[in-house]
Amino acid sequence: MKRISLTQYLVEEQRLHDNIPASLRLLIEVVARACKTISHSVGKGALGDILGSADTENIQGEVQKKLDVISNEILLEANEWGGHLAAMASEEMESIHPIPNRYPMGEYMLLFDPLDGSSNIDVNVSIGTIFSVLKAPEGMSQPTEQDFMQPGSQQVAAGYAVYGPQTMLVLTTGNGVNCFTLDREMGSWVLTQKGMRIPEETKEFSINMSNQRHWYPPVQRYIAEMLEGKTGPRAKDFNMRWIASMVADVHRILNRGGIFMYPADARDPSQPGKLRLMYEANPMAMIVEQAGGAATDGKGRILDIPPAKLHQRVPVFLGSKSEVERVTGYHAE
Ligand code: P6P
Repeated sequence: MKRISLTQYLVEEQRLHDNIPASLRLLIEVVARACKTISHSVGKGALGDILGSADTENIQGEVQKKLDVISNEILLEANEWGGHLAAMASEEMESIHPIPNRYPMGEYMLLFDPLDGSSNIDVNVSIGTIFSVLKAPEGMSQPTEQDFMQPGSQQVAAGYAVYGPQTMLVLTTGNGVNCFTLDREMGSWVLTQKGMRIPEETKEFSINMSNQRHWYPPVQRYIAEMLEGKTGPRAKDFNMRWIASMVADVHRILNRGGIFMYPADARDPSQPGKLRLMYEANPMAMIVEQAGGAATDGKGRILDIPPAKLHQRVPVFLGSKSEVERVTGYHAE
């Protein structure tokens, strides 16, 4: 495959599908540049005085890591001046972040989890940035949280950067999923995988097994059958992976199939799972569906969920279509 830059890819994609106007191309390039900066900070580790906690808490009541705060700042500063955005929203900020008055407002709204998997930062395990792009409602003057309350099917773009052995950017603008690898010497994103597809079948599942006693019956049944392996109703053995970094687990699934699950459980019946709809589940669901996979909350398509709150949580089952359909079917029984 011809090695082309992210910019050349976006220009050629615009010529093919007429769905990446200059302002959206600028948005994606600016976010990609911010992810390069985050990758640089992440890569420094202890040498950059960026490990450990920031002695602050986010809206979720989680202690923020220094890198959570640094990554959030990097994305805010990178996107404020371009004139492509009306507002931003982040896992790390309680309310939305309108573009400062000194800059022109644009037609897009950017949501992100600036550094997902923070519990892995201090132990050098892959982490990532997840982002989602919505269009601002027509005629919007002053953006409010309500303007962000659009179902995931309204996303015009979604992507993530994974900071692992390689730094990679996975992106969809609605016509398939492509992957770019960061060329650190040149400082540029190079197209390395085109049209990623998730195998329909898989032998690999991802869930945090330590929560097993809290799962509701459909998930209990689904996992128990897989653990029975060849001798059980599935008549095949399964493997398990749980990195506790959604970006890393999803990236593996995009490359070789699998099913990722973070179900609601009885630990806190008021909280439908741990992952957030707007800037974790929705962007990952768009990417997974664009790669031929499926993504549900156990009942229906994640991308169809009408949001009510910016930081609302949602159960997540995503990956190889046949497995997501099976476990979703168990919820329906
Ligand atoms: P647990 C990271 O904190 C995260 O939001 C996802 O990236 C990851 O899949 C999940 O939580 C891990 O959760 O409960 O296994 O630590």
